[in-house]
Amino acid sequence: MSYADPRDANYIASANQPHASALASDYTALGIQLERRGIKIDDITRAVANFKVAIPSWGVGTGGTRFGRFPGKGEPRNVFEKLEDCAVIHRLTGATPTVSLHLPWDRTDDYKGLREHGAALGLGFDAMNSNTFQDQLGQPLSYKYGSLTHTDPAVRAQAVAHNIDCIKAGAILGSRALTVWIGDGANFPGQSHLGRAFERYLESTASIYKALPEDWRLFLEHKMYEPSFYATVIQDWGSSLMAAQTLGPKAFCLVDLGHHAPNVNIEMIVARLVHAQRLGGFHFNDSKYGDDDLDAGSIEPFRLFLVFNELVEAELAKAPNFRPAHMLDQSHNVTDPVESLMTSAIELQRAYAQALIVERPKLHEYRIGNDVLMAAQTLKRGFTTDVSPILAQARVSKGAAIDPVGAYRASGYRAKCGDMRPSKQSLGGGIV
Ligand code: LRH
Ligand code: MN
Repeated sequence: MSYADPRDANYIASANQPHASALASDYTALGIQLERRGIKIDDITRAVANFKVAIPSWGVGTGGTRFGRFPGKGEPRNVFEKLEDCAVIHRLTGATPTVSLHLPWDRTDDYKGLREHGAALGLGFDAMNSNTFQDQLGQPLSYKYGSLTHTDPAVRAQAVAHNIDCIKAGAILGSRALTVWIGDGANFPGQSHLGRAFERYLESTASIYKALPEDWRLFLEHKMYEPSFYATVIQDWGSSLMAAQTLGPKAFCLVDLGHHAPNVNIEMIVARLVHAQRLGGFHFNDSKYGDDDLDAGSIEPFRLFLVFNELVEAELAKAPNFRPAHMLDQSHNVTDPVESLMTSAIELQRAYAQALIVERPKLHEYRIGNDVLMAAQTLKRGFTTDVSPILAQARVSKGAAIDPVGAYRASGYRAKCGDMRPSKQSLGGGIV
């Protein structure tokens, strides 16, 4: 099989050729449709082209569950190879210029070299993620009963030190944020003092907060359950917001879409965090039951649209302190991770474009006049409009592919990785 470098501009231009005229006519037709609604299609395309989402480094390898992981061909074997796959995603979508690393999964002795490798691939580094939800080989104290909230101050100190190490590594890489998610909690009523566990969390995160460089942010990620199955210390947005407001102005709440009970109104949580000026960012994914980490927009695209509708409302209202960091956090158990991450980034752009084309003045009138049906219909019209030509045109404007998955498959990149990266047979479970 002949290979082509899917990052190569000429390759992308030739891959786009067969799609160009269809895109041109579809774009013109949609432009006329939107014109009738008083919307300039090029304004939307520009906004979509400026939309960026970070790739989770742990997402470019095949993911798994506790029951098993079935590695695919040409898995990246280290963080340097992960960046190469991330560069393919960015070149073909134009939407993912940064990578969010997870330590120690991505630990290296050469963060300066890693930064340069990233720069050479056209990539930067987004929020760092610490990990005190697993024990590492040779780690003095175990996190079995918790980390930042462990009853033993020595374990808390070990966890705080790890987070500070993540900040130091991130500072070399050019990152500007640290995301802290901990699995700390209890499996049985009585196992932990719910109030004191939260106080220990505040004490430990205050030490991490103190170590933040001036222009950094701290993202607190809440999660309803797993690995704790009765009570999680930072279980919901309320606990996260209380902690952020206690810690200081550099602390914000990060919303992972999969960390809520089914049917929770996540767009409402987003609206409240915008009001509190504490919306730090997102881990986008989708789910039907638990923290399934499925591809964004694959299960509940309307819910994703409603989240972006709140973000567009905040953007238009010039909400203070509103600078959400967008990241994907997914586990690709049965698809090619590169394909899933490309399509997921595009589904976020789709939800954003759909929210941008909502006829807001009309919607406002219907709301003020309590014309409930027309208000709901006017909002939904954004969601039911096929904005695919805008998304493809935005990609073309960034030198990316009209059909990223088609271009990727035709390049033979995965097969080439299969030859270049002999797989190490690692069966068993776990998300990475
Ligand atoms: C926890 C989580 C967190 C990451 C991990 C990989 O469920 O969403 O953001 O650290 O997944
Ligand atoms: Mn997450």
